Order: sequence, then structure tokens, then C-alpha cells
Amino acid sequence: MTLLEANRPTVETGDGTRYLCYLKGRIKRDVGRIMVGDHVVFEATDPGEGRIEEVLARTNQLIRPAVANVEGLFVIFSVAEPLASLELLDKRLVVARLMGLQVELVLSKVDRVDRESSVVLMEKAYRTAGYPVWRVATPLGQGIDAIVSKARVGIWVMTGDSGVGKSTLLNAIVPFQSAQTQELSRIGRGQQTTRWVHLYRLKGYWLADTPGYTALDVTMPSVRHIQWAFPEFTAFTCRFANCLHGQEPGCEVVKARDRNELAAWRYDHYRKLLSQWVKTY
Ligand SMILES: Nc1nc2c(ncn2[C@@H]2O[C@H](COP(=O)(O)OP(=O)(O)OP(=O)(O)O)[C@@H](O)[C@H]2O)c(=O)[nH]1
Ligand SMILES: [Mg+2]
Ligand SMILES: [Zn+2]
Repeated sequence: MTLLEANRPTVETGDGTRYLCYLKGRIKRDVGRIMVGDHVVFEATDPGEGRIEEVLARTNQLIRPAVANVEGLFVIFSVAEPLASLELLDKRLVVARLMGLQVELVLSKVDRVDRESSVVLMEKAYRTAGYPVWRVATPLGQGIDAIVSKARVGIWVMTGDSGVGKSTLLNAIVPFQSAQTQELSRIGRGQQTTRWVHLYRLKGYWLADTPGYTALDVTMPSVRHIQWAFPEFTAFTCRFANCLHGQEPGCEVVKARDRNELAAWRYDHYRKLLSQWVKTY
């Protein structure tokens, strides 16, 4: 049984039946708050109603939005307004990888992009880094089928800044569901239309819409962790096995960047993350 919503605790059984639940007293004491995505043991009390008896151990949990047992993230990145930051994107990808989450990158609003070449560059860079990359113009129905036809399991979460088109995409992917969407404000920013987390069921997996900004949490990683989170670098063998891809002589990663085989911005963000996160660097 999986918890679909935490505000009004709703669980769904394997056959799709939903129950509005209350919590057995000791749960609050034992696990604190329940989270969307929690797998629970529950007892049906009345038709459509039940009591949550136990919350099973979580494999992981996102802090904001609060979702437990997450398998993967859709990271939505708008290539038109509101323009998002590549640096933030790379940081999120690193954290997701450190948390062991799968990631699929969705470039949204490709119908409104100024320079097609920038989309092509992004596609190339992130495919080289090993991520599935989708491009969508959701209101035009473009790119949706490709996303839908891929098989997934577990709980997937829509992430990305407010206004990038998470709810619009979710509505296009999930049949017969309607998550609220909203025009951008006049200053071109998203307006936090989605206010709580809810899980939607798809073939084989669950999808959570979330409000705007997403914060992931991770403890201070090591140099090796950060390097590992830039998978495209591992295709190159530097002169020194412990090369940090900085000023070391014979660094093949730096050479690859100079030849434009690696995206320069990805390399810059790698260096920046190293200096921010790794105390010894
Ligand atoms: N042109 C274009 N507009 C889009 C696309 N995707 C979403 N939009 C529009 O962008 C606006 C914001 O979309 P939402 O889906 O509400 O954005 P959100 O990411 O859910 O925003 P929050 O809930 O605030 O986090 C809406 O007016 C959508 O119609 C797209 O691919 N192309
Ligand atoms: Mg939304
Ligand atoms: Zn190197």
C-alpha cells in the first residue's frame, strides 16, 4: 500500500482502490510525520476508509518536496522563460546521483527557444553524461509520446523551478488527471501554482507533481564522489590516476574540454562544486 497524499492521508492498494486513512496513535511517535510515497501496512475499517498501522522503512527521502522511496527524478529545464540556471541544474544532477536516484532530463518549451543550437548543445552534453534527454513542447503535444513509451518502475518525481511546466507535462503524461497549472507572472517568474505533493499512477510507476523549487539534501561528498557524479569524465584516462582534472599536467579531461568534446559549462561547474563542497580541495 502506498501513500498518495499526506495532508489527507490517502492510500492506494494494488488494484487501485483508495482509502482515506487515519493514523494509529503510535505512528506519530515512532516515525514522526508520514510522507507521500511511504509504503504502509493498513487495515480497512469502512468502505473507502482505513487505519494506517505501520510505516515501512524508507529507502530514501527527499526533504522538499517530502517524498519517500524515490526511484527517479524528471528534471524539467525550461529553455525559454523562465530561463533556468545550468549551474543549478548540474548541482541537482550531482546530488541526485549521490542519492542514487535515476534522472531523466526534460528540456521544456522548445517551441519558444531563441536559439535552436543551444538545445542541441544541451542534448549532446547531457546524453554524453549518460542521461536520457527529452525535448518537449507540451501544449503542442510534442515529445510526449516518447516520454510515455519508456518503461519505468517505482516512484518518480517532477522537479524543476516554478513555471518550467511540470504540471503541464504531468497532465499530458497522466491520462484523465488534472493538476493545476498557471500562466507565468508578468515578470516571467513561476508562481508556485502547485502547493502540495500528490502521486499519480501510471503504467508500472508513480509520478509525483511537486511545487516549484526542489531541495535535495546530501552530506558533504568527497572528491571522488563529485568526479563520479560527472560520468562523462570517466571516458578519459589522465596521466595521473588520481587526477582532479585541474592544473595537473597530462589531464585528458581538460584537453577534451578544449577540443569541445566535453561541455565547457559542465567542466566549470565541476570545478566550482569541488571547491565549494570538498574542504580539502
Ligand atoms: N510554450 C510552452 N509553454 C509551456 C510549456 N510547458 C508549460 N508551458 C506553460 O508554462 C506555464 C507554467 O506551467 P506549469 O505547468 O504551471 O509550471 P510548473 O512547473 O508546474 O509551475 P509550479 O507549479 O509553479 O512549480 C503555463 O502557462 C504552461 O502552459 C511548453 O513546452 N511550451
Ligand atoms: Mg505545478
Ligand atoms: Zn584529469
